Amino acid sequence: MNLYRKKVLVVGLGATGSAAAVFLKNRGADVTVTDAARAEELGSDVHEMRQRDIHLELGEHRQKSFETADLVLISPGVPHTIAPVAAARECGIPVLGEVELACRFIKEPIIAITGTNGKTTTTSLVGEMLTQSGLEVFVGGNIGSPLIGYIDGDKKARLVVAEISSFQLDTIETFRPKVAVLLNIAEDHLDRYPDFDAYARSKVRVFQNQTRDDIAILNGADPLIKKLTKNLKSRRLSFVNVQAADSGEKIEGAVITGENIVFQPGTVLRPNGGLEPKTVSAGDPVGIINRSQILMPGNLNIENAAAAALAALSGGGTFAGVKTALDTFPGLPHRLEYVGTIADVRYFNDSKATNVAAVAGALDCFSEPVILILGGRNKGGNFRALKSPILKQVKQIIAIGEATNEICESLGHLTSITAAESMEAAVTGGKAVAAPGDVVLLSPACASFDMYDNYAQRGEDFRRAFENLSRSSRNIG
Ligand code: UMA
Repeated sequence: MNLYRKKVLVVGLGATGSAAAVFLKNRGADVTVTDAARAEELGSDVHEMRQRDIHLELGEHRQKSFETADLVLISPGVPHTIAPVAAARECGIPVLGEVELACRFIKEPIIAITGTNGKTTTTSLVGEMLTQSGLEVFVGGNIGSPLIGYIDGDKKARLVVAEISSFQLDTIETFRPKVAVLLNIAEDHLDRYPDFDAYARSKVRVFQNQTRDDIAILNGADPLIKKLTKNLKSRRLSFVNVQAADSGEKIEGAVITGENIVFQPGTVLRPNGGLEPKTVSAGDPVGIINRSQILMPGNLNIENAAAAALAALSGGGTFAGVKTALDTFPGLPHRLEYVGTIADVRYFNDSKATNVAAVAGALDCFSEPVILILGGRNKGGNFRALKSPILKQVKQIIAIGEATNEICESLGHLTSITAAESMEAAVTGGKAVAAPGDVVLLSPACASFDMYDNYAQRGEDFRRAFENLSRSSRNIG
């Protein structure tokens, strides 16, 4: 793809837009970055662009700039349906996302991971498994480091491991991962898609350019995923949680039982650098991972572990590398992260649970009564879907943020609910109602943007509130 002297309009000046602009400038393109926000709202990227002599149009999107570009490159946070983008398309101007641009330049095989929940954990874990197998990897994408930054970066890797969001998949054309993983699909981002079907269809785009030389790894217990992937061209490996599976059908891949992850006899993997295919045979001891060997908490993480193992082994990782990673990887911050204990009550930060399905998954990890801190900015999720885990486990809900009224209306008849004005008040309120043995869990089912810049800041605030409470409890004690 020749970018020299091409007039490229980059839309959105966040992590993606600034990395893409630098990449394009390095290739001699005539780059303009436009952002709907004003310079004062955008932070240090503005300064960097100016230093690199990259033209900026801030505070608005000028339709003329879209209509006169040779290429429009949009950031994932910019809906690809906004009027000026639609106008560019009408003028026949190509509109691409950064992942599409990056994949046209990345020579190394890509392992792509998508899904509603668990994709960041699984991506990190695949990276760790391959590293433990002695392979150099670049880990990036939606996890926080744009893929485009890899191409001109210092690190040269054997493989690229990429977390890919539905927003990024909306703007691909030729993106073809060697290994693509689809973990699960649940309601999310309904403030951006017209309906759940549209969101689900976006997720399966991760497989659309694969051929029979490529591998698709997917959740074989999910009827929707099975339906949407009927006509895959790539080789299918499934992971099936037998508790959730609908039939005893024979699969190639891994089965998760109450005790183990068992690679199924007949499954062909490519461990050890991918040179020699290995067909798993019945009772093969390397083909079994005991749940007790997995350090990360929670049932959802067992599925993540199974998917990650299949992906790493398909990408050339070794069984030893896979097992070492599982044995040592503690999970990620803000994902069911243990924060501490006060008066025999355990506190967990699951701030990354920004949709209803993630909260259901988190509740499923506990057998103790839970005091649940829920709320923030609803992304179109239906809180009523939490009915059965709430009835089973939740002693009290503490509602926060913009969604407070909606939460009270949807769930008020199921359990007791109070509202809190701040995280500090929510955590203090949790302590007041908790009995020894209970759990206080921040798992909000909402975005954080009503109160914070991002979910990480919200998780940090929860930790800070816990620490204040812990300090004052010690002083009183
Ligand atoms: N903007 C416009 N016009 C618009 C809308 C937005 O100019 O119509 C501007 C905003 O003013 C802002 C910029 O676009 O300045 C932000 O772009 P962005 O949201 O794409 O932000 P980036 O910093 O580039 O981050 C993106 C991903 N963000 C989103 O998808 C929302 C990051 O994922 C990702 O880590 C990063 O690229 C690198 O690949 C975050 C995320 O929340 C973690 N992802 C969602 C999720 O995981 O659920 C999909």
